[in-house]
Amino acid sequence: MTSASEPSRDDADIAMARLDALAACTDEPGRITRLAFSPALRDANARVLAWMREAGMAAGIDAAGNVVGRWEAETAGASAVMIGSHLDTVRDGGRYDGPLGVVAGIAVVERLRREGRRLPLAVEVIGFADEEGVRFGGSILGSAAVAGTLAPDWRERRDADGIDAATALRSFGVDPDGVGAASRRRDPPAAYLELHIEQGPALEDADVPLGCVTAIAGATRLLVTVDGTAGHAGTVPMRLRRDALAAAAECVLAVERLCAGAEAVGTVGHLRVAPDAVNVIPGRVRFSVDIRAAQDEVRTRLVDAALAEFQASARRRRVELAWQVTSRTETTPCSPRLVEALAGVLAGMGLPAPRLASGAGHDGIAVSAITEIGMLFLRCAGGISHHPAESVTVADVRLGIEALHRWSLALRRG
Ligand code: HGY
Ligand code: MN
Ligand code: MN
Ligand code: MN
Repeated sequence: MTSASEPSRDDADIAMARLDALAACTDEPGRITRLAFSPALRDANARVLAWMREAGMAAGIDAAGNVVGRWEAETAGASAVMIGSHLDTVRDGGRYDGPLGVVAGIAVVERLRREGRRLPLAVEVIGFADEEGVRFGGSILGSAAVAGTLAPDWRERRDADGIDAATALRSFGVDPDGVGAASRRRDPPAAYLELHIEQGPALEDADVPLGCVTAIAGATRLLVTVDGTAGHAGTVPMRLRRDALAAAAECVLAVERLCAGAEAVGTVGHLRVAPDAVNVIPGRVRFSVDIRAAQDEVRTRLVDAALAEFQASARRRRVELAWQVTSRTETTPCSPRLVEALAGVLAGMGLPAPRLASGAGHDGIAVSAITEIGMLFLRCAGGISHHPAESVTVADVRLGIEALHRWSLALRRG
């Protein structure tokens, strides 16, 4: 009970407090780093599980390490809609990218419970375990397991410390041989809805709190290894060197140049040098490439062009080049029916309903394989994301929860 002097804390205040609590679930003190199947993610899952159960949901960890809760329909066992997002983060990330969509889903169920309301459909809330793909290079692993579309090689993917995904899952308390049981292909949700920060400046520039996402850009991620010859920095003449980092540097600049000249974005966000010593010529470099475009054919053409330039550089410098595609997603449209339904909800709230595409990837890409997907974007300051300065206002979160709640009340069977 709050005292008369204290304003009552509403869903949005509680959601913000929960997002702060999840921000403390990190493997790197002083910053937010909660990678797939890490101790920090186990801690976050436990908190979310407790909030789901306190909200009256049947909740648990599924066979892929996702945390799932269910608010039963008026008829037990009815089909469900799924509201959610991811609980893992990038390294040194923000506190809203992902968890916002999970705590907002819980807030909707808490409202339904306070109203004593059961809907024609059940409401499932899910926190996906590995959307960012920072640890193993892929992305949307948790949601791909739910969609039944896991890449065959997901188990072999290794993190920077050489730990493979299957071993990581096992240490997380989930049997990697049982991941298939997370698939919802046979009983798919009737729809999937994600509230997510925009991670861009459009809503703030338009001074609008929420927007309806029309499509999610596809992305191709590569992991590239360049092998040269390590050697003494003081004695090997420049003309005899096979410097792996100098070759990789040419590749990084090629990605930037090719994408800058197209309707695309290209990033080398991860790079490791071996043996990584000031007085040793780099013998091996491993780096990531992330190329995205609204048009799949533009992205494919740029990936091919980048690889051709990498190979030309390798030949010129007499180094070996190897690469693997660690993730490839196609540009995925949101369901026009859901876009219009969400636009109607915003109009009913007296809000503008801008439509916008997402340059960021999301779990909806995977879930679109089994049901129609919708996304609501929420304004974030300066469009900043994947950065500790990521921030939203409680007023916008209040509107986001209200929109999800109104959407859920409009649900009809069939
Ligand atoms: O990388 C992305 O676009 C998303 O944040 N996982
Ligand atoms: Mn995200
Ligand atoms: Mn992200
Ligand atoms: Mn997402």
